[in-house]
Amino acid sequence: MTDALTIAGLFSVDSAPLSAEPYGSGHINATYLVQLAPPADGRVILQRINRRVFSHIAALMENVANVTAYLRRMVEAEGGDPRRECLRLIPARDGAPMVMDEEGEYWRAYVFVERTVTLQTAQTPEQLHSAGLAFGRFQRLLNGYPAADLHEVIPHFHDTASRYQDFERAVAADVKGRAAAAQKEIDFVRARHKETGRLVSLLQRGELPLRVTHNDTKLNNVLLDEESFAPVCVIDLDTVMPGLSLYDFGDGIRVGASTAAEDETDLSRVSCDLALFEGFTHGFLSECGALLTDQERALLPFGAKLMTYECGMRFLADYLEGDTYFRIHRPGQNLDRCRTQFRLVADMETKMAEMEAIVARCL
Ligand code: ADP
Ligand code: GN1
Ligand code: MG
Repeated sequence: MTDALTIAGLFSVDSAPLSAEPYGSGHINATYLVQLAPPADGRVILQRINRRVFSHIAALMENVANVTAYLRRMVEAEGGDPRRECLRLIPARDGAPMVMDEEGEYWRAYVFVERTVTLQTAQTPEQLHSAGLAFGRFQRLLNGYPAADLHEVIPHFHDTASRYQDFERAVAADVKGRAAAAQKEIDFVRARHKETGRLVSLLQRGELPLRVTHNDTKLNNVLLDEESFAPVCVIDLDTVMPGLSLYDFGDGIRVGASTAAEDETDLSRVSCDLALFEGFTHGFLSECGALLTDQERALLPFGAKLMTYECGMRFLADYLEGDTYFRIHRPGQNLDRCRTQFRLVADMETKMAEMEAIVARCL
């Protein structure tokens, strides 16, 4: 495989790349941090895009280029700093938005936003408040973007009913003979089958508005200021597509309000922390609450539960299919990930009334 350092040299960077090291903890793409030689001394994020997951990479890159350009104009109009508050693609030396290597893999590069951190789990409600602000602002800034102009890079991405069909197919095929070991988790999914169509049918009936959404609002997809933890920049724009505000809110809570890592094996450490929930909700709604309809507002806690359920179901289906989608670092990791999600779902089910009260308070 062509090495990352060689690829980095094909982008229009200010000086020679000195090193390229694996970076971050995403499950899909391969990310590298590239150090440039003096005098530029800058750093660059280089990514090999997963072409199994993204079959139309040119369309994906068109979305990213258009959305980042639009965000840049919006940030400027609000008096923000466009060099830090939105992602900036670095074109290839030939002017193309990406580079294809000899194996047919696609690579792209972004300006590295300095003096920021990403968190895998939140330590304080203030940190989650920042994440909520960032994703709420993202929603607000893109409110005027024509959703129909975006490519649907992964059709039915958050269509939970369609994800349920995929899951049942994985159980029926049981290609790795793992279903017996996951019977409890399979039963957990099936017991909630009736809820899978709730949001999609409201959307189909026109009772929920289609918006431009991020669709992968996990905590490590927002850069926070390394000292103050103030929100700086929303990243990982591969799944920006038309969607529901409830997807972005829900996925933000799924990771952000959890007291443990996504693959924690000690389930007694996993719960949905209501102070963290309130932090995110307050931040998110203070940025985009005024845009939301009454129906969207009322469904926020359900959105959190549904996105957590859906993600757990996807981890479980991938475990049954032999871990072909989400990258794993140890055997059984996708089963562990699914178990934390279901523990969170069960916990959220006992806390729905409290979550609704928090949403009402934040509005
Ligand atoms: P993945 O698809 O693998 O999740 P991301 O785009 O989220 O890839 O990037 C992985 C990690 O790299 C992020 O969690 C963040 O820590 C870091 N990162 C990505 N883009 C930038 C950037 N422009 N500036 C600084 N750090 C970044
Ligand atoms: C994947 O790429 P990453 O790690 O940010 C996945 C999300 C899941 C998430 C679970 C394109 O996100 O949908 O919610 O893992 N991205 C894609 O951690 O499927
Ligand atoms: Mg990411």
